[in-house]
Amino acid sequence: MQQEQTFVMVKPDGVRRGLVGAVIVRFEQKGFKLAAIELRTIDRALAERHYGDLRTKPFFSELVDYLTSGPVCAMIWQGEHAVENARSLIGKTNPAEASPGTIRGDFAMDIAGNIVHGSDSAASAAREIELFFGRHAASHPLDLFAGDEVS
Ligand code: DAT
Ligand code: MG
Repeated sequence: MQQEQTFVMVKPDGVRRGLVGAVIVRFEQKGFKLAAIELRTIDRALAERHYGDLRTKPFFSELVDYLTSGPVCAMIWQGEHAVENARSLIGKTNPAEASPGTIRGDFAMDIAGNIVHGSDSAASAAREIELFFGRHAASHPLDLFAGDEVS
């Protein structure tokens, strides 16, 4: 079974609303394995790098304000086709268009406060995992089932 990792983050409104547990439950129920988790408040430089591809968008500075407005819960989730499976659990960017049953469909109403981030490709996942958890975390999926530790 080919293991892949993806980067998922409960954004500040999700943490404020006490939805970290609900997000984790959905990933665990789907079959993902949690490979790393950290609650932290990020600075503007990291938020700007994370959303670097949106730098020219009119909402960019508001997005960075929002992402730095309180703690986020950064996570690495692992499993088969992790990137694609995570995006389908999370739902469409605009919660008004996200299907019920998805995280955004069930827990959010506003695009600017859509609760959770998930990497959009394997390349984005590798980049975002390295940004938040460092180079070593990005280098290889853990053998979680055998209980191996990172050395
Ligand atoms: P996604 O988070 O589904 O990958 P994205 O990468 O296009 O979507 O955008 C990143 C975040 O930026 C998104 O989760 C919420 C915010 N955003 C996107 N489009 C927006 C818009 N039109 N107005 C306000 N915020 C927006
Ligand atoms: Mg995106």
